[in-house]
Amino acid sequence: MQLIFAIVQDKDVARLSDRLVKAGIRATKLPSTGGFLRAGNTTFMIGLEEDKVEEALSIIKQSCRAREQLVTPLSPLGNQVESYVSYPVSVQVGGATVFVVPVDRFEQF
Ligand code: 2BA
Repeated sequence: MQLIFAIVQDKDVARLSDRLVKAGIRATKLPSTGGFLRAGNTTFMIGLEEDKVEEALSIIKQSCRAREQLVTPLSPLGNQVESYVSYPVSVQVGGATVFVVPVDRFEQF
């Protein structure tokens, strides 16, 4: 068994959930927060057999889009330095950040 962790943007969650359900792939959604943008995103935990992994990855790939997001970098000295003006910069977020890890043991009681 394998476990997929997929971090996706909130805008892609409904589409991805629907497609996973249609494919008979079970998932758990966890609210999460990106360390860089400090904005909300969603982490899917998907436990599945080895032969379903590629199908799940393909669904994730088709369901999640890359988007530009504006972020204002923080001054290293905080907001007390008035002579330091920071401008928003654009970063590309997503489609999805995915980790696939082996599961040593799976039980349901
Ligand atoms: P965030 O950490 O909020 O990052 C959002 C986007 O900001 C990233 O998009 C990337 O384009 C940019 N970014 C992140 N760290 C950066 C840095 N140190 N310098 C410049 N730009 C930076 P994605 O790469 O698509 O990542 C989307 C979200 O996936 C991340 O949100 C984070 O929640 C998660 N993630 C990405 N890589 C990860 C990793 N290696 N481990 C755990 N979570 C990860």
